[in-house]
Amino acid sequence: MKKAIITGVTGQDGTYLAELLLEKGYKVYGAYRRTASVNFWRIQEMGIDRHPNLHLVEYDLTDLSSCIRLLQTSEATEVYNLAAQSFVGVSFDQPITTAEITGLGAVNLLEAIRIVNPSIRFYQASTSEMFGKVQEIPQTESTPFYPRSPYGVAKLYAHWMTINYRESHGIFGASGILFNHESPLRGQEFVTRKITDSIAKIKLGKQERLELGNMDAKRDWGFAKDYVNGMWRMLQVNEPDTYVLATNRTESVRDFVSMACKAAEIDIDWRGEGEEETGVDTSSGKVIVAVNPKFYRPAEVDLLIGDPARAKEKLGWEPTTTLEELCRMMVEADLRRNQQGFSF
Ligand code: NDP
Ligand code: GDR
Repeated sequence: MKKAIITGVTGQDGTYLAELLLEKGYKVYGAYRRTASVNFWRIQEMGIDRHPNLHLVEYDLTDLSSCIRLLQTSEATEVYNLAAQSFVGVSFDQPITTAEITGLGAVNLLEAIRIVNPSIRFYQASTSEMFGKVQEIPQTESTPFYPRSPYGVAKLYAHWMTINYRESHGIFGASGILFNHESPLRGQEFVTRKITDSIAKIKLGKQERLELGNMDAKRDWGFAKDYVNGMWRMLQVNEPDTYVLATNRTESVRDFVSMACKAAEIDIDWRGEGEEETGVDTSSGKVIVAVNPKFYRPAEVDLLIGDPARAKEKLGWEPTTTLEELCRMMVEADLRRNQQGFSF
């Protein structure tokens, strides 16, 4: 039986990847950090929390000894490093924590692999945020990097360390440069889920308005379940490499709001920045979408669109879900959850 470790198993991708590996017959060691209250809602919602082959193990990515013990006790042959401080906005206020978890955390695992078993295959969750300021359209594995946030810089360090361990120590280190991928399991602080959850609440009369930052930002959004399949494929080939996973389509945040409102069958009342609220008729049944500068970032990534040609050619990977299908899936999940009275 194959054994794999997933760091960040409590997150969006960790949950979908655990589900995939369990379906493939793996024994999965789902690694999570200790918190005052456990955060298992995603693995519970997916119904895998009691799976006999899922072992939830406590550790911390910032602690090398904890990473070494994780590898020793599990005897895993594949490690998927998905744990990170993954929110770009927060990274501007917590650059050091972000560097420690998102950057150095990956090196703790690479060192643990070098010490415990150098034949372990390692997947690093790299990101399109490393491209940052537009240098080339579409972005590929050879596009120059120009990260625009402490998160992007930390991820770039981890990406290059993965390549360095590949070249210096012969570690099978694969790096997936994944463009934004979303799902009903997305955290509520990320813009797509913030939009679908807010629209569900507004539709049900539980919230009055949706406030966003830069609605002109454009992203290449795919479905998370497709992307974890690509991660797995990267560790099944003969040689470790770097791959872009993307849909090759880009849309603005504003477009996503329109799409979500269409899925929820509700009209939009757009407001500009600082527009007066007095006298506004909130009984119109429309979603009020307003700009709040507190959601602007000190430096923005304006446009991302990836070309996944290498992944298609070498891994046989392709996205299967359109943005409209993804958006509808998220809206429906949030309507259902809010009707049932809970939404994480
Ligand atoms: P999430 O934010 O949903 O999950 C992040 C996970 O990391 C959570 O399980 C979190 O645990 C865990 N974590 C954070 N800090 C630590 C720590 N110190 N020790 C151990 N675990 C920790 O992210 P996603 O699932 O969306 O993304 C997975 C990975 O892929 C991340 O590395 C992200 O940066 C990267 N990525 C994501 C993309 C996307 O669009 N989703 C695109 C490209 C890359 P807890 O639940 O306790 O907070
Ligand atoms: P991103 O995702 O920064 O691309 O990182 P996020 O959804 O946070 O932002 C996308 C774009 O939307 C704009 N935006 C807002 N964002 C948030 N969160 N909240 C708002 O109110 C809002 N209004 C406008 C942002 O400015 C941005 O341009 C995600 C994370 O999953 C990373 O971990 C991952 O590496 C990248 O995707 C690829």
